[in-house]
Amino acid sequence: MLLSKLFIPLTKDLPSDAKIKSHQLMLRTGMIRQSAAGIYSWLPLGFKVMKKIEAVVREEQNKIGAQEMLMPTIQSADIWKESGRYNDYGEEMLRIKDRQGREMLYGPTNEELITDIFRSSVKSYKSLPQMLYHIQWKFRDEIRPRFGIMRCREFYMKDAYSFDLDEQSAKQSYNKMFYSYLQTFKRLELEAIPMAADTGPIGGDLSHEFIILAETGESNVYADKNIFAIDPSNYKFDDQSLEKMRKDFSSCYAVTDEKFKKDEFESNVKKDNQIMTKGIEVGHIFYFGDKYSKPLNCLVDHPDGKKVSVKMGSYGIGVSRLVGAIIEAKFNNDVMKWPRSVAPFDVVIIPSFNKNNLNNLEKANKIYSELTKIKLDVLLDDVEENISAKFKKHDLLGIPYQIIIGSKSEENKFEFKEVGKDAKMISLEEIIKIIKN
Ligand code: 5CA
Repeated sequence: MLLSKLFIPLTKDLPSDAKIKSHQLMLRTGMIRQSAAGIYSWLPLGFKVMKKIEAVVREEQNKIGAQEMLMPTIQSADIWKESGRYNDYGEEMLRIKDRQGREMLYGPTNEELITDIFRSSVKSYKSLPQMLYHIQWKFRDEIRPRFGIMRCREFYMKDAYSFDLDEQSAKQSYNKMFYSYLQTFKRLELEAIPMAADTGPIGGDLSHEFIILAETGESNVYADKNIFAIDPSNYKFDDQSLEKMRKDFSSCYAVTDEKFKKDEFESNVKKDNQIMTKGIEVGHIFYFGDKYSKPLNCLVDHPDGKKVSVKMGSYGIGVSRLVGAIIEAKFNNDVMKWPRSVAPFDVVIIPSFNKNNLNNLEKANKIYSELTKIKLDVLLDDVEENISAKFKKHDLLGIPYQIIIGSKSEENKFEFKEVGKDAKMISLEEIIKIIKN
């Protein structure tokens, strides 16, 4: 892609409510545009990053056997009345009437709808366990939408739902998701800590939030720093090992505000190990047994002949919030570096040129066609502009690798830089090897 052709409305003027770096960077690089309070359009650069995050989330869900489907954004109020949440959800739910006067709503989450689908299709324990997920827009009429897409009203979420015959098997599903979340965040180069959490309007008695540490986070975090020493790669993907993994994490003190008790923290965690900071919730998982299956009458035949309510859990990842969370974690000293797994381009070529001397642009064009031939996703900065302005712009765009074609370039060697590291003069073959590695 040529930068001159990319729809990327860079802006310098920021609105006064853009207080945190992710919101500022996303506006400055034209990733998003606000269309109403807490509602955003995703422009090509932002959309591309979000879609790449979505792909990582999807792959990790598929790996643990969850199956993708798609439920609508608009739901009927009837099923929410059956579960009792229609009133409980309060003002946060956007209620709509269709032309026949039927009560509808824009889904803030999907426990009721998935339970409704399940009860009409599954009748026997033989079809269990099941894990289903979708990646879909949600709407919550937050009182105070803020921080751009971090706490907004319309957001993109991966929500998964598990169905099991009994509590023991349901907790095994919970542990698989727990593991999958750690793998997902690792691929996004984020250090996410699972923390014991309150269940809020979703309900249930077992819940973890996955929090990444960031000073601009909305949650206060209190943790034992030993939790960072637990390495998920030391556990195998079997029920026993995953149970041990969850228990090892849970035995380390790590909570957010709602669960925090000062005396408990001080008596459980040695002074030197106490971490008190802020964090961003990027995922939240729940086990709630028959909270929805019972009122919605979602029953299956048990092997011993009885009918029992299925035991359920739900598992969310804030896909759109993750775009902002990654920026909060990776944008430092005015320089952004996207993790390779989600970077908007693999590499950018930055030639220094002007209309009287197009040599470097020609060289850049040749490299561009070599790299696109081998299916790399390349951005070529073909805009005539002085080189320091170009560097400033690329500091914000955050493409992890740069090939700089300027006075230093030799016949077969180019200045190559991984953002955050020193530049080196190397051949195109070596550059390709590094990028493809
Ligand atoms: N039904 C459950 C699990 S599927 C659920 O809805 N959980 S949740 O309320 O915790 O949301 C899941 C994730 O969505 C959160 O961890 C957060 O990352 C993201 N999220 C929630 N509210 C917002 C919001 N207003 N703006 C952006 N992302 C949000």
